[in-house]
Amino acid sequence: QEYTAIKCKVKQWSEQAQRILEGKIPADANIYMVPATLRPETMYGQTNVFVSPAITYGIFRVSETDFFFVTNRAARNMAFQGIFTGLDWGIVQRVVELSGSDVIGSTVSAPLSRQGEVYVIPMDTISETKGTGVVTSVPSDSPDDYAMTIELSKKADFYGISSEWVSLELLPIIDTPNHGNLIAPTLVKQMKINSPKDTQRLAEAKEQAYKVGFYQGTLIVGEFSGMLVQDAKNLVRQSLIDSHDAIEYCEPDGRAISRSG
Ligand code: ZZB
Repeated sequence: QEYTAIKCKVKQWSEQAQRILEGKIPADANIYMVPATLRPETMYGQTNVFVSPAITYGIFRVSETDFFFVTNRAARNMAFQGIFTGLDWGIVQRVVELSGSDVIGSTVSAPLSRQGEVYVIPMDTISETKGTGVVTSVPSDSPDDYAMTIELSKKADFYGISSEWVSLELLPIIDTPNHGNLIAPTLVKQMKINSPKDTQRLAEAKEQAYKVGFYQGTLIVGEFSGMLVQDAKNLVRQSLIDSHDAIEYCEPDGRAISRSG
């Protein structure tokens, strides 16, 4: 699987994370949360970053000055892809371990997004064995993200967050002939999905959103506005990589990797 890993630079740590990191990382270090996405063309619509409160993450050394916040598993994969400099092939250097719950309420940069800076909020359904365990929220085009956003905004207290952290600003970024320019809310409402726990219908909605977005979508924001998603996808990706806002991140398919950890 070939992902685009977006470098979302930490702007402000939550208080809990600050306490844990105290003295462990140089004050002038660049630390990035690194969501892995299959849809780089949707980065214009990022509104939040999700982590799982139940997953243990680490902050890993990338270079003298840079560090990534990802799962242990993702860091191990990255170590085989030349992403970490100054270390031997396959070697990771974890500076500190953190739970997803420690970093909720932090803010990070969101490259290409209109908001620029977004809050880190919780998502229970993140899989530890996929991507980096960090997910960028695009509620306009991802049914999972839309469902979770609504859930969190309704039940902020239950999730132990401030409702102000949840961005309800839906930005139309891709237009489609039959599903309008906010496909995720459209499908979630059509399919009567009421909760992020409705995983079966969310999986169907996701599959449909992928297909319609890719085959019929037209980008309506940004440098490549007016182009078909099919044509613009790799251009947006390359542009993010060229500006050092993203890197390529791959993982082997299937079970071999998840079995080993
Ligand atoms: C931004 C985005 C915008 C995404 C969109 C999707 C969509 P898949 O399809 O199952 O292979 N994701 C990434 N890592 C994880 C994880 N560990 N656990 C749960 N979800 C994860 O999953 C790839 C997509 O699922 C990624 O692409 C990411 O969300 C999320 F408009 O990034 B995506 C119709 C989907 N639209």
